[in-house]
Amino acid sequence: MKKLPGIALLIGLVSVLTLCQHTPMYAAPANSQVDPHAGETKAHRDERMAWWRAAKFGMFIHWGLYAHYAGSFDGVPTDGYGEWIMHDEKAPVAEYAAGASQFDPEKFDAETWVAIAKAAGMKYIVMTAKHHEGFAMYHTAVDGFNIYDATPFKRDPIAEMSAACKRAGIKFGVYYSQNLDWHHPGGSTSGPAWDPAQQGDFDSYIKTICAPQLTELINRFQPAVIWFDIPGDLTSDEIRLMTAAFPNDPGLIFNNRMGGGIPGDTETPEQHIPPTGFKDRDWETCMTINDTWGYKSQDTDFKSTQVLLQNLVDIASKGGNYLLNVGPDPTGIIPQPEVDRLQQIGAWLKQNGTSVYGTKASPLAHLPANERITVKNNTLYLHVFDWNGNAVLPDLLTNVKSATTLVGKTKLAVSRGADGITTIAEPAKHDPYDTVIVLTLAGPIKIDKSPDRVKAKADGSFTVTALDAALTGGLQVEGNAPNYDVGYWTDDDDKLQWNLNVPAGGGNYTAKITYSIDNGTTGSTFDLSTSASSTITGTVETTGGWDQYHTFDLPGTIHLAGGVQQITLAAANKPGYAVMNFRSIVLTPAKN
Ligand code: FHN
Repeated sequence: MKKLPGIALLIGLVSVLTLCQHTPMYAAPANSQVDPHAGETKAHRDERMAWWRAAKFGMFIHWGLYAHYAGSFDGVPTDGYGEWIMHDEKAPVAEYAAGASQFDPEKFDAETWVAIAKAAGMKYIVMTAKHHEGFAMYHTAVDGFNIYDATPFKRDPIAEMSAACKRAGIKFGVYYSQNLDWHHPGGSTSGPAWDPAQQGDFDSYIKTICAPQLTELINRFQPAVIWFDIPGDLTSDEIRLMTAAFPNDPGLIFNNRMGGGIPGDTETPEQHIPPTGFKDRDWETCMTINDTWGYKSQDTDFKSTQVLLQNLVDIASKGGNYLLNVGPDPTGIIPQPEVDRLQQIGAWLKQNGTSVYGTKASPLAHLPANERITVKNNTLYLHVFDWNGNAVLPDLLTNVKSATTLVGKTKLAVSRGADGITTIAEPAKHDPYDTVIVLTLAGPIKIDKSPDRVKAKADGSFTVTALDAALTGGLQVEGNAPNYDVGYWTDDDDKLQWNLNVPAGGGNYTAKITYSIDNGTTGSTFDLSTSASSTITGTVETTGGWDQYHTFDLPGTIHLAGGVQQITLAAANKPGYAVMNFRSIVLTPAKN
């Protein structure tokens, strides 16, 4: 078997790779000779992906023999994921497998699980057919280590879920751990093997377990999705064997985690939402509701409905899908706190779903942190998570013909300021999670992407603000109309940039900066510089707290040449944990 780093390192790797947002996470050289989708036309891929792109929201189900252990092995509670308990507690293969004889989830009911997903507004389900423990949750003919043959339960949950999904009109997919397998000889063990029973040849594991089971799953269930996990090296022959049955399931979608240089159809950021979508790639954030994928009785750290619902909207606004996980318990019941949250999300989607399903990513780049945009044809859906004044649309050049609340159809006033920013009046009634405003445009969507975004005022001065800035890394616009600021400046490599349209001939400018800072983190120095390296340096002074904004004169002047000039505000050093909450800079022509 092959040794892979432990889950912590793997997750770290997954997270770091994914954070390079435009770089597909597993950007191994494509192995086009054996890529099942090699040579596929864009039109064919668009047709195959259409339902998935419109779906936006799916249920992930991690359910296996690990649920029987419920987070403890031999009386020892595990610290890691519930489904990693065999690995993390170094459970001997035979001892761990013996637990199957007590695994009898008699309360399992596929119709109930599917009904929960449907009521939540989820359009597809991906369920573990075999996780890293090697235990199959369907009646596999490949070996006896499965829920039908090895337990008193004697049923086939994958088959029952596949049939129930078909009846309910929900797409059904399976998760399959093709690389890690801690039970079958030769499967990867993610670090050193801990039981001689795991000794074996990986290629033999692929040929005798993995490939035959993938063929079974395809031929028996024609899954809409195969969700591979923890990719590793695969030979072309191994890939050919694993994908041999794929032509029998022509609409099949699979993710970027097969391994062997196969890109798959979807990027898979895990447990986080990337700052933007992935260029020319479909993507899906998968996430737990608490902190574990597989059931752990001791994990009651459930995210709030507000966080989960706003995650869904944030992801949709970036063009992705949200695959939200439930971890059923050893009796076959989905934990009630997870059901409660899904029901609340479903109730919101029942009224507001048109602003999520079938939408595309927002074309607007400079929205405050409390706002998101989703787009469908020529309608913009403005999502406002919390209100304190009007909402704003900084980049939109097209006039907004009308603005009405999606729920209640209340008409809202629309105006466009001298700065070109469109403002939508705050409605009287707010949704506790996300108020959706339907914006009908006067014409095709036009965005202000012109490099000279910030123009001089009549007196020749420039005011650059949080909303105008191009931000790097984790910087985020926050605050409320009309006062927005750039917060989360905890990485001194992050910076803010603006493009100014400077009158011919240019000139020298004095600068005033407005910011707030917590008393415990003052003292950072920063540089305001032009692409022609004219620089003003300042030091962050006390303002009395994050909610206290002060304006400071910066020393000296900065020279701006005529034409489009880029200016950058960057930290020179950061003794504390944050640089500042930036609000604005005013550049005024210096008196000669
Ligand atoms: O190791 C697995 C983990 O158990 C879980 O299945 C997640 C879900 O995406 N994937 C791997 C960790 O990245």
